[in-house]
Amino acid sequence: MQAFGSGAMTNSIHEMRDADCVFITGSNTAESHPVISYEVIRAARRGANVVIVDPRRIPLVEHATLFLQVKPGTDIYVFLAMMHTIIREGWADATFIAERTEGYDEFRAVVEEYTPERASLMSGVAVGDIEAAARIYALGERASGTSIYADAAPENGGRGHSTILYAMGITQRSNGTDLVMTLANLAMLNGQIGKLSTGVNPLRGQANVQGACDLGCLVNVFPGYQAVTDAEKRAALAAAWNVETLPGEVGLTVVEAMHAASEGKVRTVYVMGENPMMTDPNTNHVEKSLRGLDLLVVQDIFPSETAQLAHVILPAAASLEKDGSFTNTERRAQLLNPVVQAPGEAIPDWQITGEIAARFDAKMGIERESGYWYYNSSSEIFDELATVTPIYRGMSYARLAGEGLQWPCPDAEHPGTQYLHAGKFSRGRGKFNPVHANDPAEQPDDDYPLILTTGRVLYHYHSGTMTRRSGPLDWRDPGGYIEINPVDAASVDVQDDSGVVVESRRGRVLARTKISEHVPPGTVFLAFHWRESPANVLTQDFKLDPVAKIPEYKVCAVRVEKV
Ligand SMILES: Nc1nc2c(c(=O)[nH]1)N[C@H]1C(S)=C(S)[C@@H](COP(=O)(O)OP(=O)(O)OC[C@H]3O[C@@H](n4cnc5c(=O)[nH]c(N)nc54)[C@H](O)[C@@H]3O)O[C@H]1N2
Ligand SMILES: Nc1nc2c(c(=O)[nH]1)N[C@H]1C(S)=C(S)[C@@H](COP(=O)(O)OP(=O)(O)OC[C@H]3O[C@@H](n4cnc5c(=O)[nH]c(N)nc54)[C@H](O)[C@@H]3O)O[C@H]1N2
Ligand SMILES: [Mo]
Repeated sequence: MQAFGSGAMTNSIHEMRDADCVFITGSNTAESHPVISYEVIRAARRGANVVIVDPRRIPLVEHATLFLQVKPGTDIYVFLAMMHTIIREGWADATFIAERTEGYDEFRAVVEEYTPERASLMSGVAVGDIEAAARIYALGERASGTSIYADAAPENGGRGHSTILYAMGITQRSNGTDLVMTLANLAMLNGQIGKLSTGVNPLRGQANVQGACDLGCLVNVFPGYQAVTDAEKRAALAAAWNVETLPGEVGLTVVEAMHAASEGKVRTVYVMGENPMMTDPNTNHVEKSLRGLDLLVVQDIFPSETAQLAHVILPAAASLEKDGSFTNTERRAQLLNPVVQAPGEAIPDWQITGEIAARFDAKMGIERESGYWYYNSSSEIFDELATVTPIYRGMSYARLAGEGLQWPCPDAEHPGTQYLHAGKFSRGRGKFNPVHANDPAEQPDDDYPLILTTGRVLYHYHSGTMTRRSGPLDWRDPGGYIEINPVDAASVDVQDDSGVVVESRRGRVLARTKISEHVPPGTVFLAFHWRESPANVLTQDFKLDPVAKIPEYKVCAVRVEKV
C-alpha cells in the first residue's frame, strides 16, 4: 500500500508459468499453496530460473536453480545486498526509475551500506550466490530456452520477466513491513512490475482473507481500504448507511486487544472464526486475558479450544453449508454455493450477526421489516458492498457466476483487472521507501540457544479444528513433532522420535523429535497445528511490527532438552 497504493497480489496465478524468473521467499509454496506451486514447477520445466531464499530446505527447492539458505531473520541483508549489487553492476532499469517512481536517491544512499560481504557474514549465504540471485532476478535471466515475451528478446534490451512470491516468512516478523517494502523496492529497481508475469505477489492464506480485508475487517479501514480517519470518506459512508456518524478512531489489532484485556481495558470479546487459544502468540497470556473477561462469545463451526472458555457459543454453518462469496489471493471474487445442509441449529454467520444487530435495534425501538436485520439474502449484502466499495462497484452475484471477477472492477461493464499498475501505479508514482536492516526481537543466548521457527505442514490447517478431525489426514501426518538438525540432536543427545521439552521465556511444551536436514543447525521448526505440542505457548508477543502489529511468529529463542 505504501509503495504502490494497493496492498494485494499485483499479478495473477496463471501468469507464473510464463515467467523467466520466479523469486520465492518466506513462502513454503508446495505445502501452503500446492496448486500455485504447480505453476512454479511448470515455469521451471519451461526453462525459468527458480530462486528461493528460505531458512528451511522446503520441498520446492527440488525445482530451484538457486537456493539461498539464510539464517532465520537475516534475509533482509540479502535483499539489500542484491540491490546493492544491481546498482553497482548497472543492472537497474534507469528508465523505469526515472519515469515511474520517486524517492530513488534516498533509497540508493541506504542500499550503498549493504555490501554482499556484510550480508554473507550475517546470513551465512555465499557472496557469489547473493550476486547470482541479484543478476538472475534483475535481468530476468532464464535457465534455458527463450522467453515468450517480445520485450525480453536481446534486440529489445533483453530483460526477462521476473516475479516475486512471498508469504508469512516475510510478514510474521518484527520488521515485516520493512521487509515487504524492501521487496517492493527490488521490483521497482528493475522495472519488474506492471507487466505480465512480474510483480510482487503476497500469497494470501485463508480462503477469503483477501475478501475479509477488502470488506473492511481491519482496524483502520472501511470497505475498499477507505481510511476511518478520512472525514470525507466517513461522511459519504454515513450518508450511504443512513446514520449520523461513524467512528473515526483506529481500533485495536488482535494482539493489542489481548494486552488490553489483560490490563482490564477490554471487557468483552466476540470471536468469530478464530481460535486464538491456539493461534495467537504467547498462549499463557492469551488464556489469562480471555479468562478475565466479563463476556466471551465464540461463533464457530466446532467446539474449539477458545470455545471451551466462552460464556456463549454461537454455532455457525461451514463454508460448504452456505452461500456467499470468497475473494481469493489474485483479487478474484467468486461465488460459493451450499452443497450440504448445516447440522442442528447452525446457521450462516451473516444470519447470526443479523439476528444480533436486529436485537440491538429492537432495544432502541426500531422494528425490522423482514429477514435478518436489513437483509433477506447474502446477495443483497453483496449489492450494498458494491455501492460503498469502489473496487467492487461493478460486481454483483449475476456477474460473478462462472469464473468470478478480479478487482478493481469499477463499473458494470468493466471486465476486471488481471494485473495491477500497468503504465501507472495506483498511487501515481511508485515510492521507494528507504529501509534499513533490523534483527529479530529475540536472539538466541546461553539459556535459550536455538532459534524456533513456526509454520505449517501440508496435511494440516492451523489450529486443527478442521483437519485433525479427519482420519486420513491423521494417518498421513499424526503430528506433534519438532524438526531438529542432526548436529543439534547430537548435542542435546536425542535420537529420532525421542521425547523432548521445548522451553522459551514464555512457557514449555512437550514434543517428539524428527531429525531432519531440512532445518539448518541452530534452528528448530514446530508447526502450530498440534494441541499436544502447542507452538504458541513458546512464541513472543512483546515486540510487534510497528506498522502492521503482526507478531514475530517466525523467530524466537528456545532450548530443547531430553525427557
Ligand atoms: N497445508 C496448509 N496450507 C495453508 C495453511 C495451513 O495451515 N496448512 N494456512 C494458510 C494460511 S492462513 C497462510 S497465511 C499461508 C502461509 O503460507 P506460508 O507462509 O508459506 O507458510 P509458513 O509455514 O508459515 O511458511 C513460511 C515460510 O517462511 C520460511 N521462513 C521462516 N523464517 C524465515 C525468515 O526469516 N526469512 C524468510 N525469507 N523465510 C522464513 C519458512 O521456512 C517457510 O518456508 O498458508 C495457507 N495455506
Ligand atoms: N506460531 C504461529 N502462529 C500462527 C501462525 C504461524 O505461522 N505460526 N500463522 C498465523 C496465521 S497466518 C493465521 S491466518 C492464523 C490462523 O488462526 P485462526 O484463524 O485462529 O486458525 P483456524 O484454525 O483457521 O481457526 C479458525 C476457526 O474458525 C472456525 N471456522 C471455520 N469455518 C468457519 C465458518 O464458516 N464460520 C465460523 N464462524 N467459524 C468457522 C474453525 O473451526 C476454527 O476454530 O494463525 C496465526 N498463528
Ligand atoms: Mo494466514
